[in-house]
Amino acid sequence: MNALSSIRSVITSLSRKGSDGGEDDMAVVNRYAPVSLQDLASRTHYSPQEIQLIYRAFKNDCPTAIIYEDKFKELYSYYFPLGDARTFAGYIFSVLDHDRTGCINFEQFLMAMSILTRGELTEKLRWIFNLYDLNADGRITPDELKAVVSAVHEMLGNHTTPLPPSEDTIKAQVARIFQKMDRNGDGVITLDEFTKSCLEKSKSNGKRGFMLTTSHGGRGINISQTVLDG
Ligand SMILES: [Ca+2]
Ligand SMILES: [Ca+2]
Repeated sequence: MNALSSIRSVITSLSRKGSDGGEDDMAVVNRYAPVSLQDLASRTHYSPQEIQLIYRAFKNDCPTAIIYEDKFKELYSYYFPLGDARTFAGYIFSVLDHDRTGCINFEQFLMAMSILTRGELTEKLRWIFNLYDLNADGRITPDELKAVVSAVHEMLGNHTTPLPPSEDTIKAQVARIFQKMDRNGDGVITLDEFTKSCLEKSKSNGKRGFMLTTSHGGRGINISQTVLDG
């Protein structure tokens, strides 16, 4: 599996299970969620009926209706048995847990799923930007980018062929990305620069999404495309 398509896989895998229950889901949602189905539907790309189904599956995996970081990392590691996915999973978790409570509730889970599966292109790009902006200050620094790229390689593991890139190779990759995306050359990538570069590239090569590609022996890890495709 491609490194980044895993984000969506892990998230949606939770929603595919246990959709055959006969319970009154509206009652279940109302009992556990702080907001109404209508409210959630108005803020996502899902209908109230779809939200009921997703909630039923979510509850099946997470009876308490919240996911803690350890559980999330465990789910993620399942997809990458050859590497160590914990660091990368931690970065993803931080985007989901945007209010930094240490756990993800159903609403946060649903919002991310909605963006990643049905969101507008700019919505998806903002989500990806947040993934790289580790300290959430609105700017991606070379160190942040390097940390995320390294975590992706760590997740893929040392059993890949060819072997994971060296520290120097990763640094060179980061420098190349900054050359393309840091449009005003101030040493950081803003959301505006990020979005513009992605959309521009997307137009020029006819593909939806591009960016932050790190080539690894011909096997590219195309950060946004894997999220944007499909
Ligand atoms: Ca930052
Ligand atoms: Ca800049």
